[in-house]
Amino acid sequence: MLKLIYFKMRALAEAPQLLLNYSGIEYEYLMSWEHFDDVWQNVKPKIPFQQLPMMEAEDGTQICQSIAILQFIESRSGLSITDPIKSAEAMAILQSAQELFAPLNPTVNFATGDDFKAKRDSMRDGLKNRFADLARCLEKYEGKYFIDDTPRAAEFACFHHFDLSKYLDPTILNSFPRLIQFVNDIESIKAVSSYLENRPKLMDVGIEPKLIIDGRAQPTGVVKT
Ligand SMILES: N[C@@H](CCC(=O)N[C@@H](CS)C(=O)NCC(=O)O)C(=O)O
Repeated sequence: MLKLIYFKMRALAEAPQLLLNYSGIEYEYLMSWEHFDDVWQNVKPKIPFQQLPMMEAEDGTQICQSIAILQFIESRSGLSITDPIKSAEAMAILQSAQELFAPLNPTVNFATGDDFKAKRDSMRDGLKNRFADLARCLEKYEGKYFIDDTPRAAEFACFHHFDLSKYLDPTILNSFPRLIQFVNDIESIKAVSSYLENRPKLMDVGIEPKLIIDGRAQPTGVVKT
């Protein structure tokens, strides 16, 4: 079975998991310390690009870099776009979504108090600027998503960042009705909504962020708790 290895964070493993669930591909999610049976500091220098997420294929191949992981899942599930132009457009959207990773994801997962507020306020305009670009991209083709009616890596990466941005400001998407529609369309996919309901809940963002894992509120991070 495929293995997805990451930490206690709601960040770069989300789009891969949304895509895996949408595609009905079975996988095992493992924390770094469960998979490697060692602390992160010792694991880091031994894996291909010294960061997670990493996907381990059935033959033991270690795939790092979340965009490569997403592309691999797309290929495995027969979702790859064959038209070279549309495939490049989808990749541009995926990379543009990925550029939202920092500072949004580290801030939501880790920042607290005044530091959280300062980071939230300084990133707001940049986020909205990129959200406007993505809303315009959605208008280019007919269909629910960026290219057609099928959600793929680019859609799930965008969804993750839109979803996370609500933890900064629950009203942040209000000026983008097309994005609200997009989020609703993604959330109405049964396999996706079931993943979203069952994933670890993220709580106390901006105060003392935690994920509820195995019924226990655990601090976000790279350390076993
Ligand atoms: N470009 C990489 C970035 C991966 C990344 O930033 N991983 C962070 C967690 S979100 C990490 O491994 N942090 C621990 C470290 O760098 O030691 C990707 O897209 O997968």
